[in-house]
Amino acid sequence: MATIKVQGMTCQHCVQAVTQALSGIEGVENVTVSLPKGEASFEETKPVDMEEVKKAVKKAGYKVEI
Ligand SMILES: [Cu+2]
Repeated sequence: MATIKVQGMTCQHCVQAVTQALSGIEGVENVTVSLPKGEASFEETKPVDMEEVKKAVKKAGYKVEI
């Protein structure tokens, strides 16, 4: 289980956007996003490149802080 800090989420829409962005990455499964904590957790079915994760979250409009 990997956990990342995501900056910029303010509502459920943001949670959805981040969840979808992360779910679209190969090897990422079971994404859980916590709005109050500003965190996202996911399982890796294979090694996931953190740069990929950062890029996907950035594309969705948020920022990852690891
Ligand atoms: Cu929002």
